[in-house]
Amino acid sequence: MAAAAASRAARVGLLYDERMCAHATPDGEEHPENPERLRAIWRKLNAEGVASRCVVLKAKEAEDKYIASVHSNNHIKLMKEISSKKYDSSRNTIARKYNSIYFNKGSSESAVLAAGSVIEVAEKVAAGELRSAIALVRPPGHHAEHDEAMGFCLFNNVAVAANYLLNDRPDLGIKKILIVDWDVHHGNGTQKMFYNDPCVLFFSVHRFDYGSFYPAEGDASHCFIGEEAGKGYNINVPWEHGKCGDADYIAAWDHVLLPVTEAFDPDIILVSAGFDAALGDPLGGCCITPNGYALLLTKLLGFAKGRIVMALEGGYNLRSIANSVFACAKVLLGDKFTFSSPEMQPFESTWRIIQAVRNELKTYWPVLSSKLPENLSLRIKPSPIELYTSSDSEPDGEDVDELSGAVSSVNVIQFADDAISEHLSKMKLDEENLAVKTASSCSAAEHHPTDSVEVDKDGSVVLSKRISDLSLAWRSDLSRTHVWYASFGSNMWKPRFLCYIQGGKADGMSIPCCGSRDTSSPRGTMWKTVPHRLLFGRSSTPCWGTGGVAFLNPEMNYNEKSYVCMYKITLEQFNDILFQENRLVLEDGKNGNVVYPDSSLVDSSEVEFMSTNKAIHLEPIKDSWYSNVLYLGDEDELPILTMTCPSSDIERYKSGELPLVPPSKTYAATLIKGLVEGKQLDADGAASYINAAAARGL
Ligand code: X5A
Ligand code: ZN
Repeated sequence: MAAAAASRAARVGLLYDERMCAHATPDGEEHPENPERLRAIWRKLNAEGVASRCVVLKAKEAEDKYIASVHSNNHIKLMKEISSKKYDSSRNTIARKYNSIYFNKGSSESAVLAAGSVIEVAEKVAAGELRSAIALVRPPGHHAEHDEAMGFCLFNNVAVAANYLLNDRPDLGIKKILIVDWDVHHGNGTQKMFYNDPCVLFFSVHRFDYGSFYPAEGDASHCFIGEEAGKGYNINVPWEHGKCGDADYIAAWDHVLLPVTEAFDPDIILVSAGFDAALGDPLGGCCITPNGYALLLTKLLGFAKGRIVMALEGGYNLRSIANSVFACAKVLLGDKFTFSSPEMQPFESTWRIIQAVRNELKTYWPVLSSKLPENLSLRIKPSPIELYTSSDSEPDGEDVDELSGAVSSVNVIQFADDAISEHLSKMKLDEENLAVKTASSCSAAEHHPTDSVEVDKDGSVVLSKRISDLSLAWRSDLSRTHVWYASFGSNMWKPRFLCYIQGGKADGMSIPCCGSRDTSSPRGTMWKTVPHRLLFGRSSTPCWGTGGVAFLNPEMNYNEKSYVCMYKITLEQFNDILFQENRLVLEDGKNGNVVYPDSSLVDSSEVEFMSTNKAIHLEPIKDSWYSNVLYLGDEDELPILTMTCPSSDIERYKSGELPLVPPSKTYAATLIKGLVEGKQLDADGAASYINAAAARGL
């Protein structure tokens, strides 16, 4: 008994089971998430004599009732039956309905074992039977959602285990759990499962690339900090690009994760340990070395009495994942390590992101409110940090990606290209439609009916517009005045802009527009750059979902050059755009009726006023997002007008009261399409223009 107690301090669980290699592609197609991943790690740990120093455990099935703590019964049933005969003919079709999922005859068993295995080791660590543990499991888990498999993940293994400890084993005394998700992808599933739960602090550091990196949901941004009682207990550190390495991760640890962990004081730490941020990974494009992982893990060992459970998530370079897990195993076993500090300094963006995360969370974690040193690199300057001493831990060499999988990482450029070519194929059709539309609306232009019926582009939405008698006077007045409406946002893409004129919706929009009374096409289109800063703010819109939308700083700044696409339209149409942009058109959901406001927001006298005063803040709609009409000069003797936020909002963005949020993938893609089809920039140039604007802040 005494001997057992003495060795307990070093007891490290290592769970491996060949049965989790049963999940594979149905016809042996190549796939980065394949059984060799587990075998490569297992072989390495055995070859290095590490496995024999651990308590080796076999997988265990998860009971349904435990999986049910985070997944729907339907999902559990389907995942457990998907490998049965019953699904032989439909398995592939079902897989295709999910995002990045395959199934075969071994999937059900592997999935249930993966979830059960993390429960198994978590229970042993929580009970003190093991000090720490590594569960080599697959399929991975952190993308799996309540009712959905996703991103190579079937059940959310770590979430299941966390819930098990908190809800099913009060006897173990686990009241607070820290989940550290260092997989290169955002742990979207885990985030949602504990979003309003203060007992689980979820920390995810991941590539975000302004919303374009998988899973490419806006909720991976640092603005998502939890809800209700869980507010402050969700922390995202979203990298802006690949190439992040040891120094960047260590900076995130030192300046965000560790101070918060100290304050939170978890009873146990579960690591969603993907190794796809490793140097050489074919999907991640980051460059954490095995030594880097060892240091990140070492820094966590100081908390929760060293109770750490690592569960494998992603990681697709066999050599990288084997070396990285090996380094982590040695840390858990207490081997001596010498950590020389990273070769590289953190990126400038790392500093900015960390600052933004701290800002977002400082009210919940006061330890984050202190000012960081002006230059982060001063803190990370190469000088060996003596933690332990050792010899044999050399990082991966140049042969590191020799075993790379077949899939390359998705980036914003590639996405934009796809979106554009997909759109181009639809364009022709649209243009034909538009031609017909324009012809019919011109003939109707002479007498304006008070009720008109509009059919959207695919003929599915019928909107009946009600123009009140009161508005007819200003409408007929303003229909004779032309202006240039300048767009710096999604309206740069003409098909999207035309929705504000003709009604309906274009690619990427989730709700249709009602259009203008006057559906005639613009009389001219031209591009310009203006000396105003483009920014992305607010965190979601009904039309584009999560992610910020474009604003132009109303203040001029000659260092700035923002693209605007200008459409020559009537002042009546401009008012109808203002109504739609500010959500002032009343909708009678029952029969699809839309009712426009009775009075105009901007008439000729206001345009006159603007041309000397530059901007007019529309009092009647002062709380709307685009309540500020800006005069940007003249073109062809007509005023150029745009609509943006008031200057007071710019102050609120600066103070952090309003969030600066990068655009969603769809919204960004729409802007890129506008710039590309408008022949202003190529796809690369447009993407970096948007990215730069989203990154700069104010
Ligand atoms: C667990 C994990 C990645 C999914 C990428 C899909 N999933 N393109 O790393
Ligand atoms: Zn991943």
